[in-house]
Amino acid sequence: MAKIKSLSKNRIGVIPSNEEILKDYKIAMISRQASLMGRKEVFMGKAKFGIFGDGKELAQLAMARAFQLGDFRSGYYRDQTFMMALGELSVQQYFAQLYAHTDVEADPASAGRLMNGHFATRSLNEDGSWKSLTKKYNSAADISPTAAQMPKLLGLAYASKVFRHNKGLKSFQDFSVNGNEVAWGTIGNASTSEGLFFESINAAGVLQVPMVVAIWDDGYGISVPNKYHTTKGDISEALAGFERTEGKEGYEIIKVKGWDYEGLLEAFSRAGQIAREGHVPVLIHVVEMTQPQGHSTSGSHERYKSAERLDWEKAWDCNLKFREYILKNAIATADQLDKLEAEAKAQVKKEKEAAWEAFSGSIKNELSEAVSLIKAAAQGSSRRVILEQMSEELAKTINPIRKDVISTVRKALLNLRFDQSQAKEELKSWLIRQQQINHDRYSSHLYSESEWSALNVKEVKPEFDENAPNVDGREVLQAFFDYQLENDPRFFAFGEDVGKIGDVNQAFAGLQAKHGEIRVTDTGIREATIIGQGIGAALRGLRPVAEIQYLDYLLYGLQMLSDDLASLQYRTKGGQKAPMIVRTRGHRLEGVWHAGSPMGMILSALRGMIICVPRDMTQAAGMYNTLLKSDEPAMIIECLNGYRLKEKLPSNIGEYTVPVGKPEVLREGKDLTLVTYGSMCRIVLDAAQELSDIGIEVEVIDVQTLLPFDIEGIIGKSIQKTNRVIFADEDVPGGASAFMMQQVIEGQNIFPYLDSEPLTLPAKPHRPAYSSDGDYFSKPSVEDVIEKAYEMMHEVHPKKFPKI
Ligand SMILES: Cc1ncc(C[n+]2csc(CCOP(=O)(O)OP(=O)(O)O)c2C)c(N)n1
Ligand SMILES: [Mg+2]
Repeated sequence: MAKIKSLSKNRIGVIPSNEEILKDYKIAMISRQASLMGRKEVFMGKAKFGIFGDGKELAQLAMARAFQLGDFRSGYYRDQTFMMALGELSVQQYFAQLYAHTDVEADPASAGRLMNGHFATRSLNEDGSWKSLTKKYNSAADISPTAAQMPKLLGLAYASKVFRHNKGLKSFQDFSVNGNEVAWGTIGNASTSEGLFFESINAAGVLQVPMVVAIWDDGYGISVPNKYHTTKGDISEALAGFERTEGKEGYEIIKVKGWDYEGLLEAFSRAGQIAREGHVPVLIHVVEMTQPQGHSTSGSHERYKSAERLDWEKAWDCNLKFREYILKNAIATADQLDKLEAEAKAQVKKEKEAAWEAFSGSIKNELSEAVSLIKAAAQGSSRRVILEQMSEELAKTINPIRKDVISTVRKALLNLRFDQSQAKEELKSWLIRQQQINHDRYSSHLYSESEWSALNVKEVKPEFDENAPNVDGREVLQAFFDYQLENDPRFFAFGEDVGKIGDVNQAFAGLQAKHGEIRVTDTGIREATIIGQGIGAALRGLRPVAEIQYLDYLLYGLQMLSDDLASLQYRTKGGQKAPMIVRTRGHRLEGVWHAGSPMGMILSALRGMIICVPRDMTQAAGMYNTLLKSDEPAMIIECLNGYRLKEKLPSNIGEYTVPVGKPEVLREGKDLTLVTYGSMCRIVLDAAQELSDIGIEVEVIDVQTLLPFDIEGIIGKSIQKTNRVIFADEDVPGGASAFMMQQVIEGQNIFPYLDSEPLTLPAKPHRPAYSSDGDYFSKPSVEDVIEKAYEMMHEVHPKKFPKI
């Protein structure tokens, strides 16, 4: 059983000076006032939603004292006190986020894109280059799903292990100093029920990484008490088996009370030391925390907490206990503390007002510009009365938001549709300009906007010696990975069976023996934290390739990719990046869980990532090279059935690249265009050959990357020539084939060129049945392609191509 350790012997060393204690007290007061006033702002209608860190102040002050330069936090919405104590969050910034101020200076964490309580520091300069992370305090960018901070936390801690054990990284001092950095996690008691928590805890225990997890236990998860969440109602008791013992590695587990200032200081200081020096993970269970204002602005806790519980929470409020501690130890007088509290309150009020002024000021300017432009356009318009009414109503709006302004202008322009005036043109161009600014405010940075955008990587074509050897596809990859391991110490690969045997298809065969275990590494079976391990490591400047053994098992990791990685640059407006590559393999092989091609699912979930679908390993190796020269997160889906197929080994491995967003015409033809990717390329090429024999010339195009998709309009140009198109793949009907069709028909304005109805040729809606016959009857076959294309040509020339 995890026990409360006897701490008293060590306390002396960690207790700060009286002056420092009073500094902590003031931050606790400031943070509390921010919570109290923040809630009022929501109820006054100045912000939409609020969630605050009241009742959790003291533990965060202790954590901040143990936190060092270069360390990383990955936590959740209660951590405002910690961020303030580090000097990484001003009260004004706190309120700017609450109001959704879309300025990076005002809200450096998310530029108004995330609701309040989502903390982040900026790892990147404005141009997307890295800052020196070891010279600053770092917080990974928070996300809302409970426990989803855990997989990335594992990766942040794992990076320290990589930096400590990979000697080639010694010179990367801006990212790590000998792997001395600790990754500090925070999580609510109820969120520990999530699978992501247990998977991360287990993995960190196995890996022995410097990860400190602090559980803020206030007894509830919204309205649900601990007895419904946790075995024995106590997470540190439930996790006691993870505790390290004589001769067996594991966790240091500490339990401490959330109102005990000295106990907390000692706990966090000891945890930091154990993790930093010995790379031992530590769990700190902080119990008896409170929630003075309830969970969030969405409801009141009187609905589910008993009168006794509410009384207890008042009496054991950590800030109150802190005050009692200070008075009892004669660190300050009651008058002095009252004065500090009054100062704190005044400061929060002032900064809150400044935040509101800055937030509403910019909108007010836009509003008054719009009002006068509409008024001007109203003059001489047949709709004058309505337009003047519109502008007057807009001018009178209380606490206007941007939507009020823009929607009024758009409605005004609708009313002005028959007018022709200079003033109308001015209103129109004002709107266009505002929409451009609003695009930057609300829609920028889905992808990298730096000079390392994958779109900027120059194409270098593969070269082949005259007598280039014919090798198994996997050997082309192996040659590339070997080259990369040799030439970039930041590059490493890990996943199930990746290490000793060099992955199940042997693209890393022999490379662990050659380059060491820290570069080519086996992991447990745990897809969500394999992804998290990669995200965290990439956030710290490393270049991980995280392997998901089969595409069908991506679902376990998809949440982390979608919620965290794909949204990272967007939700920080370019403040953080994690250029990791997910390596996986899919499309046709055998059966329901080894032949999937759920590309539509991936395309919908992973906007923000680059999705590569190479047809063979030569293309795949070139794509890896492109992506490793860029700073974007990506996924490469290799063809499961392609590792043993023969390919010519290029002579310029490591140099040649494959551009993203650029389809390749694999076969020219004049009659119809067939667009596909991945394993279907071979099927379609075989079909095209047979079709040619019967007089139909098909132009076959491999899209190569689904995101980005054909940015030069190569497919459109082909359709302008053939006037007919079929989109074929192995996904379900309406999946990626429908995506490709939308991109081409809508995105490339191809409708006027079509002489036949555009078609898709996907797989069946069910998962592929087992074995070769299962494949034949589930996925598009050569005959399916031939018949589909033939039917299209039959409609055009029924005489030349009679019905089969
Ligand atoms: C995956 C997921 N499910 C549900 C929610 C909604 N939700 C937000 S906070 C919360 C309770 C979390 O409680 P706890 O972990 O104890 O943290 P506390 O708020 O008490 O500090 C829930 C259910 C969510 N954000 N994510
Ligand atoms: Mg809780």
